[in-house]
Amino acid sequence: MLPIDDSPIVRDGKSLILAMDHGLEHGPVDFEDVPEKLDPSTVFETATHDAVTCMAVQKGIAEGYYPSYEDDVNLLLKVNGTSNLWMGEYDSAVNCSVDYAAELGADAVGFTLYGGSNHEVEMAEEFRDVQEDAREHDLPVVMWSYPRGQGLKNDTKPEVISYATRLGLELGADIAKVKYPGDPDAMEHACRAAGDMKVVMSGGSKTSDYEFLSTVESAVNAGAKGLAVGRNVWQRENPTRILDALERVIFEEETADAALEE
Ligand code: FBP
Repeated sequence: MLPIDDSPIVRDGKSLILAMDHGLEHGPVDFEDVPEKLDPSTVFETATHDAVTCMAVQKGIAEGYYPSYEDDVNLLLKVNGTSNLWMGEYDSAVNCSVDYAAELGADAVGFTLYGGSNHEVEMAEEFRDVQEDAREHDLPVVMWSYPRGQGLKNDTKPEVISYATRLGLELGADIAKVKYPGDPDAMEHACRAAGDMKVVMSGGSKTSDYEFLSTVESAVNAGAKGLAVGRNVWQRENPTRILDALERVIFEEETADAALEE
């Protein structure tokens, strides 16, 4: 972990990462209810909102669409990822080098680590290379820290999420993105287990405005330094409204109730 408060992906010590790697991770099914969002430009437009500190995409999307948005959006290049078509033990292919991410204009790189998978050892070794290459380019490293695998039945248990944040600190991530462990005390412990490394909450599948914002509020109060979110923003009819509210909850530390008032 290095200090990253001066990085473009951080604002006032916090980050709001808009993720759109779902076409790879889940397939086009995630865009079924919002078919216009199949066009990546529409999500890049959403990422121009002031609240968004960077957008996380895979290499192909960055190559094709980022040149039109590089003045308005900071880029987090997700360097590994795997489709839902893969049915084996949890693993993730490294699809992009850090050198190429930097060439594409990345402000940070992202890497999924499935701690607990039978492939954990290989993934940790791949992370070592990514982390050290990122240091050469002065790029922050965001770990999607998702303990998963044959031996792990519940991937949001408090002790699993604390282990996930700690893995990020131990292996040299600058931010670890983890699932919400279900209650504020567990989130607080997970943030403490990360030491000075930043922890951000992972968005998850779409819920109501209030349910989503109150979970974000409770994560931020517990010490999370922001959010990495996809579906709960761009699957909404009006992403601007929820981003306005997220800006108030994350950066202005308002309550979910206050943020939803017009
Ligand atoms: P969401 O907010 O839509 O959950 O997106 C965050 C994210 O980490 C994406 O980057 C990724 O594609 C997806 O979740 C993976 O979700 P899961 O592995 O839980 O199905």
